[in-house]
Amino acid sequence: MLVQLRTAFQQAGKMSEGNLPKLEAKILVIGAGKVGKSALTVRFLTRRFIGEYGNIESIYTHNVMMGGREVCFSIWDSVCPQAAELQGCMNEKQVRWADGFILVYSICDRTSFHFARQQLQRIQQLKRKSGAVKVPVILVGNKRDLQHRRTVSSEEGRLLALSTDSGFFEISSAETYHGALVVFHELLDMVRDSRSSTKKTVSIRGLVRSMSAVFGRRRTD
Ligand SMILES: Nc1nc2c(ncn2[C@@H]2O[C@H](COP(=O)(O)OP(=O)(O)OP(=O)(O)O)[C@@H](O)[C@H]2O)c(=O)[nH]1
Ligand SMILES: [Mg+2]
Repeated sequence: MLVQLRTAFQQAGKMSEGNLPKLEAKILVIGAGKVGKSALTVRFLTRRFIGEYGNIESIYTHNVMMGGREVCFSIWDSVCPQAAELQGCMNEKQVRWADGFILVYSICDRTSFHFARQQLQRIQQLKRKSGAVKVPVILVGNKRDLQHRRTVSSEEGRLLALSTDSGFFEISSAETYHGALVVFHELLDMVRDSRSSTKKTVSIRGLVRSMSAVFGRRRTD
């Protein structure tokens, strides 16, 4: 069951200084089971950590002021089926829907890290197939408060992110709101960058097309 919810308007940054147009961004939160996908999402939406979240798949619509402009986030907090079904966990429809991705693993769960690696490759394959130049992804190592149970080092996370041109943060959704805020902030910047590079590629393609039309025609004149 997929539930759609709308949150009240919030202020996460300073008020708009000019009349900047509203930004819209669709974010897919994915990762293995019990890594803290809902905890991270709910932390960003409400600033709170409530401990248990159940496994209801939800899309939240969240309007917020960020970096001086109004942003409308649609956040899809996905659920992950059991280990045997992991391969089918993220479907093409979800990937096509999203502008940006938050890929969560737990620093105390190596399997969830391997799963994140697979999913990262799959997202990039699917998005590039559909013509994307840059794919906005933030890799998140959650449960940073559980240092004594750590099985994935920070370096491994950072290296994976570097090798896939993704952002990287280690956070504790249980301990602070700040980590969740930074993750969404950074991802929004990446979404904006990827839009402008797509526009540039399209306009370069247009320029090449018009030039070849002109020169092509001259040749046949
Ligand atoms: N210690 C600690 N526990 C956390 C943290 N984030 C989430 N948890 C706990 O981890 C468990 C799973 O959290 P969820 O947010 O439900 O994880 P999920 O990835 O959404 O799980 P599914 O939707 O079932 O796949 C819960 O008991 C949370 O309280 C964290 O940063 N630190
Ligand atoms: Mg969940």
